[in-house]
Amino acid sequence: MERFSIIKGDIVKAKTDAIVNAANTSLLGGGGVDGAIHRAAGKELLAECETLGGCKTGEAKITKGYKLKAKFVIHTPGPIWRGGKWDEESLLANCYQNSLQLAEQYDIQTIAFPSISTGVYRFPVGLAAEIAVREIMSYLEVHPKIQNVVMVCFDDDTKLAYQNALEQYQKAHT
Ligand code: AR6
Repeated sequence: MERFSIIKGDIVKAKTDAIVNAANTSLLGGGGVDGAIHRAAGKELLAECETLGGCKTGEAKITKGYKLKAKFVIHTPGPIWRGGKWDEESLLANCYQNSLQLAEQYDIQTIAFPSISTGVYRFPVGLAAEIAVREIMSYLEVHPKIQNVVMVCFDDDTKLAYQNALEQYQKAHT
């Protein structure tokens, strides 16, 4: 499906209407992609995040994008991988579903995701990619308003995992 693509790159440079931040539940910044987004957006982003009262794992909250090219940032804390028996898979699926739903509420047509939870939070990338691809593709199939979703992978191994997951999804759905 052409409405979903997988690229290698830095999400802070994305020109989509919104970018998604792999945040933590405080929403007050951190390392990884979260740190990069806050650095690029400027201090006003943190100031707005401070008004939000945090966010539960798997849920999503929206702010403006400030100095970013993207007009909005959707912040979603992914689950910390603790072996797989603590609802990690469904919590990760919730991150994608809730981010896409919030995007639609704000008339966002193009959105970029990072590989949520597969860095500091150690979610196995193959499984994370399978979940992300399934949630994004099935959402797009029934929600025509979102025109384009881009998965922005930071390294080759991550990109390959998402490409493999997309191939498997397409095989199973043709
Ligand atoms: N653009 C795209 N992807 C990136 C970028 C970037 N600029 N920088 C890193 N990644 P992580 P998590 C990739 O650790 O696992 C933070 O401290 C990275 O290579 O950013 O959800 C938060 O505050 C990996 O593939 O997020 C939380 O405390 C992916 O983004 C915690 O980390 C996710 O890695 C969240 O951990």
